[in-house]
Amino acid sequence: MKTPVDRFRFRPYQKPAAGWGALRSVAHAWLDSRQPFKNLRAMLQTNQHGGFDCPGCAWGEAPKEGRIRFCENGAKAVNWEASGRGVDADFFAKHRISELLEHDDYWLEYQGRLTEPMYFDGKSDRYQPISWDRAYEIIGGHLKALDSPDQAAFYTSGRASNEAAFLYQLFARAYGTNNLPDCSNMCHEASGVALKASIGTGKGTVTYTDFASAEAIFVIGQNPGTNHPRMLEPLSEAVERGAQVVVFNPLRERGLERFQAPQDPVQMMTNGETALCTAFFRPALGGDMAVIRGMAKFVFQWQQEAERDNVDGPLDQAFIDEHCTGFEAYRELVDRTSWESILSQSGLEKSEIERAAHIYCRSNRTIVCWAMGVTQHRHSVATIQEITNLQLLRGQIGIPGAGVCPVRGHSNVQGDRTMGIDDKPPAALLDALERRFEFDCPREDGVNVVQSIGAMLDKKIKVFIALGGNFAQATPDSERTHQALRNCALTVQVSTKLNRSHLITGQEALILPCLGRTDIDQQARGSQAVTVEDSFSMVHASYGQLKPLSSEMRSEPAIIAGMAQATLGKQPVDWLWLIEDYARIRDLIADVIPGFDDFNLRLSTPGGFYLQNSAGKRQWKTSTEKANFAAEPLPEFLISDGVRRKGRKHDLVLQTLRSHDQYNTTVYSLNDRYRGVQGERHVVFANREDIHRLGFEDRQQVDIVSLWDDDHERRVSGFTLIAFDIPPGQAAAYYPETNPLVPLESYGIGSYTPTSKFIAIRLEPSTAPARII
Ligand SMILES: Nc1nc2c(c(=O)[nH]1)N[C@H]1C(S)=C(S)[C@@H](COP(=O)(O)OP(=O)(O)OC[C@H]3O[C@@H](n4cnc5c(=O)[nH]c(N)nc54)[C@H](O)[C@@H]3O)O[C@H]1N2
Ligand SMILES: Nc1nc2c(c(=O)[nH]1)N[C@H]1C(S)=C(S)[C@@H](COP(=O)(O)OP(=O)(O)OC[C@H]3O[C@@H](n4cnc5c(=O)[nH]c(N)nc54)[C@H](O)[C@@H]3O)O[C@H]1N2
Ligand SMILES: [Mo]
Repeated sequence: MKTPVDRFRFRPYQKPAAGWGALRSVAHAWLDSRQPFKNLRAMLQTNQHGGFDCPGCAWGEAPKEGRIRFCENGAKAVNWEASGRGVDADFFAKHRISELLEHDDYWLEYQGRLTEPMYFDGKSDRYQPISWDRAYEIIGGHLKALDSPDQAAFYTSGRASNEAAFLYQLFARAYGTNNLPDCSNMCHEASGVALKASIGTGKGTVTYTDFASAEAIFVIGQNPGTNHPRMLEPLSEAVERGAQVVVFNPLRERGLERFQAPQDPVQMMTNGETALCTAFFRPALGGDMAVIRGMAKFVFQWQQEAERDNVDGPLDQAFIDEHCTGFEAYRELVDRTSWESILSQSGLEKSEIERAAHIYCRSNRTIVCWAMGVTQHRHSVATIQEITNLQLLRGQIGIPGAGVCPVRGHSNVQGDRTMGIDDKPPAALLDALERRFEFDCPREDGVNVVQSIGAMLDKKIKVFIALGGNFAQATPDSERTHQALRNCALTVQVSTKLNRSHLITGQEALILPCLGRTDIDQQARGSQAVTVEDSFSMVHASYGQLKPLSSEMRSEPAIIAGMAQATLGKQPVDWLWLIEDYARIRDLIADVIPGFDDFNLRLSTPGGFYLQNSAGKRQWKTSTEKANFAAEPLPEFLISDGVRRKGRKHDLVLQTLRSHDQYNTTVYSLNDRYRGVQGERHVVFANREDIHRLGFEDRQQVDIVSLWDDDHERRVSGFTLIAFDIPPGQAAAYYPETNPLVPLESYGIGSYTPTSKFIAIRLEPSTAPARII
């Protein structure tokens, strides 16, 4: 089946974010789903009480009711999942695995929903149909035959519901391992690590309503117009009521500048627009820690001046005295940090940092939001701690309209961690599991994503099971990751759509087709709800609305129960009995996970219930029982030792990001509307002067080679250079096409998050044929 593709063109987009462009795009996604009438009803049920939770991002909803509670990219996610196209045994009979590997990611997923369990025996170059029972038997057989449970890894992607996630971690731990790598390891892991050390909780402290009373909102390293479009409303409302919205982003993302509200008929009819920010700063990649350090320097300078003049200064000394430790050490460190290092790393002028600091100090209620532009760096943990330090200076945690807000990615990635999907689990979780289920939990830390790839390369992990996601494409260093997967004896993918992880297999492989968020989940005691948790720690129910495309698909909890039953029998629970009614799983969650008392009862609350946040109440669950100022010096160099050791000279630093028409490795089309690209994803954006300095021409075909200190060559070929409004020295290209460039060993200190936003590269003329526009 051919995918619809526009002609390759680059033409800067002049219109505001959302608005008519978004409506056109929704209509296209809807019509292309092959079942528009069914899906229209489903779309209207998105995020409604009694409807389903949008399978897009983890942004929360306003408590107020609204007829339409989805955005352009939510509609794409719904229509993509609720596709009328199916991938069945006939499809696999027609297409050999080696042939499927020739297709791009867009084509693979476009074929539709996986509808039957399939098995690859390692010999035939084809997937064959298999019964569910036989599939479970194969998995149980492999797991039981391993020398140690640590030879298996259980990966999770963040769409899994709370119920599925809870069962899955119980299965892994009852089997005997904490090897629970998850997509969060590549995403907001640094936020969890940093916040836990600083304020004693790994989650953000703000709720949706805080946005309405914030006087300043900082948005750092985030592109909400594409990745969290429902955030544009509170941002534009904030600007309209006179609050400050301050952006730090090297790219002038349209969804951070101008907005046309699709739900505002007057604005739509008059083609009006509102501003999304009041100040826009464009730092160097990885320069945010230096920017924040510079802002802190101004805070201290102005405090000193105020004390001299006997007036109130910007510091909230009462808060610091009562709630914090480490203040003096931090103040000294800030004093010692030179402006020279701040300015050279931040990429901003001193006057720009001063302006940002000024806005920060004039606001008495400040929210700081961030996403991948902050987390996917080597010093991301230190950067997030620096953001927290800044907020502590003015007591901006635990009051209305203020706080720290890591804006999560996948719709239930936060809930999955709450449920115990954690390769380094806290002892309290293991204790609670042991108390409830009476088995000995493994106490050794498990592997995260980067470590699991290393272990598979070393043949220490032999069975790899994935609950969703696309491990082969989402992870760094694709060539080595692919080898790692091929080293396994068995790879199992529980999935909705065909992707490369089904084709890069172990000696044997299984595809287990599952229901998605939109599908009705019918079990012995009726149709089931699942639950999810958003970025604001709101937990709510999600009810599938559409009849599944095939009766051979099973729900994620049912598939986990099937695998567990075949491996462990009825230990430590009767897995299959639980599946008859998910309320039974929720009762177990209530027994084990703090904050879920009366879980089943509380599900009926419209909008869900709030999991309390200790730091939001100024209770600090840190080792010091205070909020900790972290005193981390700026990195000596932004370029990693891995590059510097060999003395290799890089041309540019590359960030890998999302286009407007993708959901992670799921590609909805080859277009990127706001950046003006149509019909092609193999493009690399660079500054015109850099392009000429390096001896290239705009629109020339290039290869991109990344630098590291080992002997692997990391190269991607045939990318079209596009002269773009991007700061000098920087380049940007899409993920996952550029994942082969990210060295496995290049990850965040303390977080193991691959440095997907900071890759030292060289450009070379390409031998690939031109794709010119
Ligand atoms: N439609 C859609 N929605 C999604 C997703 C999707 O793929 N599609 N993915 C989901 C997931 S899992 C996640 S984690 C989120 C991701 O949401 P985002 O973090 O918004 O995603 P990215 O595309 O990686 O964008 C990173 C942004 O940070 C900027 N940036 C890069 N490096 C730096 C830096 O060093 N400093 C600063 N200040 N800025 C920088 C980039 O220019 C870009 O605007 O979105 C979620 N929602
Ligand atoms: N270079 C680079 N790499 C990155 C990033 C980056 O910015 N740059 N971002 C990272 C981030 S933030 C993340 S979160 C990861 C994402 O990593 P993953 O979560 O592993 O990847 P996705 O692309 O979201 O997974 C898509 C697949 O999930 C399956 N799927 C979809 N819905 C469901 C469902 O309901 N149930 C099940 N069982 N399966 C489902 C479909 O088969 C689909 O093909 O990638 C990371 N990788
Ligand atoms: Mo993510």
